[in-house]
Amino acid sequence: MKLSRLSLLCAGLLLAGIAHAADADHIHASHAWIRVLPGALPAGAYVTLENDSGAPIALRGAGSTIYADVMLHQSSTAGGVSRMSMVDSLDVPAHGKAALAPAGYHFMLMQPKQPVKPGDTVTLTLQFADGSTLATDFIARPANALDAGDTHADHAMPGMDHGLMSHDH
Ligand SMILES: [Cu+2]
Repeated sequence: MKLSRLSLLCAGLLLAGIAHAADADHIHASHAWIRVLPGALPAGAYVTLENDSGAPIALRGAGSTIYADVMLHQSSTAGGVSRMSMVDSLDVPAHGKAALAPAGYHFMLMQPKQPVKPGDTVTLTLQFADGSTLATDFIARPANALDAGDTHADHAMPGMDHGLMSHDH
């Protein structure tokens, strides 16, 4: 487990041309998935992070060898209008969890260098404020998916479709 995670990390670092980053030992990632939208629409990436250390750890962003541009965003709804904004970081509390999930925090993935389709696995290297990184495999899911698909069946939820919101960047 440790070895395969390390080798994934090394491969990602080699491809990205970055050296000397430490593995984020106290962060565990689960339910990592990407919602793939048709055409050139940006994809949202979601993951649950657990911090088993006694101090908060801030997620700053992620890197990818597939997507040229990855940003940390937060969706919010005010007065029935959905919008999203860029955020600098997301704290994973000490001995706690933080979730990137539809209608909340997400990575916005843009400019894929190759087509990504449902069923594909995409590795994102999560980057934390202390300089540590965590290579995490994200499973690509179709546009109507609501979660990673590993716990319960999808069900319809109208109204909060990320893909229908405009991105002016
Ligand atoms: Cu977004």
